[in-house]
Amino acid sequence: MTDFFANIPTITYEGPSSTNEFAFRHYNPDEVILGKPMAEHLRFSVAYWHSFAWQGGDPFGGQTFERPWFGDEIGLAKLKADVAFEMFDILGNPFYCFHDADVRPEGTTFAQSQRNLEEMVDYLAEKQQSHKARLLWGTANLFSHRRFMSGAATNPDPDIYAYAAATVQANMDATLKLGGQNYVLWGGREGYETLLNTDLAAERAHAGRFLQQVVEYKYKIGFKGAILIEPKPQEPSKHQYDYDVATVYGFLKDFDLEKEVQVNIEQGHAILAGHSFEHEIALATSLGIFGSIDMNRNDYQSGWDTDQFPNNHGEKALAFYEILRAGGYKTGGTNFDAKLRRQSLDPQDLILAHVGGMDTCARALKAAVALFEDGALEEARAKRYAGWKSPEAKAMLSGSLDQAAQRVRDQGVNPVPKSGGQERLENLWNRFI
Ligand code: XUL
Ligand code: CO
Repeated sequence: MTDFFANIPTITYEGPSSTNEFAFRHYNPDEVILGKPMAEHLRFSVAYWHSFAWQGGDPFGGQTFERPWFGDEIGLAKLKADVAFEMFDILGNPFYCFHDADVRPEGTTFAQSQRNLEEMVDYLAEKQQSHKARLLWGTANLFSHRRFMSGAATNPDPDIYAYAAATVQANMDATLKLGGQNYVLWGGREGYETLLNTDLAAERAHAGRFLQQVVEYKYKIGFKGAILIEPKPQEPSKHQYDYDVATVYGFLKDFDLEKEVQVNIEQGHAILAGHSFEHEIALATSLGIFGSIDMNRNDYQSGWDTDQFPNNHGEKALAFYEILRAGGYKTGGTNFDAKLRRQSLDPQDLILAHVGGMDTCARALKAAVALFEDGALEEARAKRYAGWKSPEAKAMLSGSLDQAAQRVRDQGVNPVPKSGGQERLENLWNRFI
């Protein structure tokens, strides 16, 4: 045991009227809703990078946090893992996620970095044996080190493609070894800063082939989890090739991967792409590629990816409603890709941030479930499209443009506009949040 979280109790459910800061008011893991425990609906995960690796820097200033595990030695990486699993025990989150760079010190050669990763994977495997948290997904950091400044799989230098391949291979092996349920690829530098020096067609082709190789490797090693792409339109790159769900789907179709790869959708990334979170989830579901979510929120003034903890359950309820309509998670979960503000220095801030985030999501889930069970919204939606149930309407879709048009000429079809009833449905929605 470390003393990092000394005097912080295990967080338990005390109900909505509790005034105890170190308690859940809404997240009651064992409460059964829609036939399964809340914990299984939400599948919470903690992001190693924000909570344990990030030092509090922003573009105008460096480290603000002081943590006893900051440094490049393997012993410190193990201390970091000790504290991480202590936090998972306190919160009771069933999952965590990491990049290689979050858990191991970088070596001076690839071989040394890989040895460090393997040593830490063994250490994490031991931790998993004596604690409850499991790996939701693993991923490779292909964006922080300067070697990746012009991209990984899309780098103009083929040696970097090779380095990216070696890195992803090592991370997929690590994910398999730890029983990870998914493997994520987020292409922070897979894009460009300026078209003036970019062969866009070549970069896109290389990214497609790389992803096919990742899928081939998944089968080679017998990894049973899902491969997920995490869309984001920009930042750090001016333009990223995995812009949003629609763009990713077009890319997957192009490379025959739409049955092999799903998406990990992040709230802040959806907003940056000019969409809502629920739009991205609904679209992914309709395309059959919904996988998992990165839960956070952006600040509405700053216009960049602030990765804050969610605190507005009404907003998140719309997202959870879409997840329910998708039939819930399969291998996915709710990963808090969220970080403290850089002035939140204390160990208890880390705990309280997650308590608030988990409660916000639980409350959102309950609202979404209540509306789902009420059924009025789905009834209204079904009624709006009821005309398409008629054989005449269906025939139009299997016939030609001529045949569809014929109904107007033969039957004198003269449509009467109907109300979309948006405000009525918004009022209905407000009754549940
Ligand atoms: C960056 C981001 C990443 C991915 C994993 O915006 O969301 O942390 O989730 O690489
Ligand atoms: Co993310």
